[in-house]
Amino acid sequence: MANKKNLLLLFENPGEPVFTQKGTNNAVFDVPSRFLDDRYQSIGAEIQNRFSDDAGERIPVRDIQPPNLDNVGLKQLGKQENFSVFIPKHRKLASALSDIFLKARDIDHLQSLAVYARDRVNPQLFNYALSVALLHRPDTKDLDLPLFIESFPGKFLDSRSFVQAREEATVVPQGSRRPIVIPRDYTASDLEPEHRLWYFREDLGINLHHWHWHLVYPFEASDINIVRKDRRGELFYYMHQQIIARYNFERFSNNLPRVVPFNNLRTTIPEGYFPKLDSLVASRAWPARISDASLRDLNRQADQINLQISTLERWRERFLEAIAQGSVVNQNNQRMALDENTGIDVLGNMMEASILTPNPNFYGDLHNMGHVAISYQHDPDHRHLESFGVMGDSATAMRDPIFYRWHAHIDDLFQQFKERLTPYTQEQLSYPGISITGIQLQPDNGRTNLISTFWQQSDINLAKGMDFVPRGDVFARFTHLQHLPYTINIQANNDSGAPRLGMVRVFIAPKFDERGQPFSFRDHRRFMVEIDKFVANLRPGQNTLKRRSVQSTVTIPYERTFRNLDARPTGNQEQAFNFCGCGWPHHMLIPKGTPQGLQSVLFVMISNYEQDRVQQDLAGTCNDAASYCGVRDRLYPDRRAMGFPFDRINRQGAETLQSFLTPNMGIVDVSIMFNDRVAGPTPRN
Ligand code: CUO
Repeated sequence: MANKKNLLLLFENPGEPVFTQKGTNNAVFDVPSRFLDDRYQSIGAEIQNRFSDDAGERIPVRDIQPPNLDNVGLKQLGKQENFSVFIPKHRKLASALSDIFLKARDIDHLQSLAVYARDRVNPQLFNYALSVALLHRPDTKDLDLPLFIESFPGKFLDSRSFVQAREEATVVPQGSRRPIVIPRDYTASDLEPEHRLWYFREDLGINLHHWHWHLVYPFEASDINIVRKDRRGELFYYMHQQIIARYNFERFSNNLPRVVPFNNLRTTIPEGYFPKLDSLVASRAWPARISDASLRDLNRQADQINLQISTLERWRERFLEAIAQGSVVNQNNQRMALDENTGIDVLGNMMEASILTPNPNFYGDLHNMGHVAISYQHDPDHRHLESFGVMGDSATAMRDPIFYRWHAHIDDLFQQFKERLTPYTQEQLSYPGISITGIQLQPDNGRTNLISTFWQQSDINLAKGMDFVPRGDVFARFTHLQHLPYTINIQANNDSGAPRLGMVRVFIAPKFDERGQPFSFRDHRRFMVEIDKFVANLRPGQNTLKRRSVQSTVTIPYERTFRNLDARPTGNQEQAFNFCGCGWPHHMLIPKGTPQGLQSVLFVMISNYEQDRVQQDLAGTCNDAASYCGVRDRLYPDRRAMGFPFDRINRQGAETLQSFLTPNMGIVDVSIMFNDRVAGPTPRN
């Protein structure tokens, strides 16, 4: 049986043919000659010899009857086209290809299918479909997918850096190569106020998280179980809501007001965006959007897209009407109530819109087609033969300021539902016998209740993403935000007379609004950023709970974003290192703050774990960013509504955060202070 790890080699150098050397020991797939692309059929033997002569390893590939890729239309997307999960036609192709991989009998068969398909279909489509298949097949889901940025660095880094990287790789021998330093901010000047957020929007980890999230939650698959994951519609709402809360916090750190929702699709978009990215595989620059552009109706036959702005508006009306009526109409014309437990999940599925949407013809595809309309604004009828802008790709969308305006609008629509729910009562919020008497945030080095932020540089290996250059590592060094680690200490009293279990929920938010005024609870709740959630034992009497920042259940560790796959531990240790790549990057856990210190509030709540717990075994699962990503093959590990207790408006009399508090909650003022220094790369261990 084939070694399944070899499947991962197929992600490397996506623009090179399948038979070139791959991996650290220059492995070569022994490709059956009838598998070779037409271009290489006649010179197959010669080519195979050329690449396998000094190969470190030869990987046998079983000769099978090749699948008919034309049948399912897989050749409709050219190899140098761009690929987007937001475009219905592309989604269908991705689902068809992952289906082929998912149905493969065993690893041998899968390897043959993948080797055969690799040079025949669009490389981005191939990457997506094989990733979905490997994540969901029982026999491959323990594989660690290589970092997406390593295969497609062009989606993440300034196009200029690749010219330098090519030169370095070609001229300088391995061992003496220096990292290519990516300029700190290169996409705009200070004339553009939005550019102050470059470090957030263009962060590699944030964009990787978003790409991974949409990979873990595909919109479409012929096996419905791949799509129908526990509470996925609700998670779509919540994960994106949190992005907006985080973005607004970040805007306050830069003297910018909260993001303006893009709610009038007929107005111009003042925020232009020039991504300065090249798609290395598609060999084209990503299109830009000039300032004050506006959306136009789309008619692009090549993409099978014909979309009127009025259609988006109609879908939106129907979505709002469902909320107003408290029910949706399904395909059989039956009304389904939107109740307080599952209503948000149904709405999330409708908005996203995955194949779980209850009535696709009626409720349409507002969220995805909004991405598409924005991303094709520069060439709505394809007369210039241009592809989509960054909003069209889940790996690049978060670079563009309009992403946040669009999702702020989407979030407003969801909140219309949330605001109609009966506020939580004091009884629902409290935990009899449990009270919080003190909270301190203790940084590893420095003043209590002060979080320090600064710049850090990290390296990423470009070698597997640059095609047709000499082998060996070439690193790009880029600058990102970082914070000093800290510990949160919580003093909690248990007067219940017996040991108790508590679910500790930790949020952080700005203390004042953009005018420096105190928030009302109704406004404040939407700025609450979840930074941790954990279970604690509460002995009778006084307890001190300690929690480290690096334990956060919304983030994945720094090393996972910037890991060096080849330097990973092997054998038994590997088990402990297994993970999925979905999760907010740890270096972006805390917003930048200001040089004077941004006044913020840290909120802690201990709720009754006996009520919140979901009975399941989490051993061996990758669950360290469970709050934003869920847990693979498991239920969402918290029975409460996502964002609890801030997912609803306040009860009467609790008009501020302070008056909202029940004894099992507490707040403390913290300051986030930015220091304009650059720390070096964290040594890899
Ligand atoms: Cu994640 Cu709009 O869903 O980008």
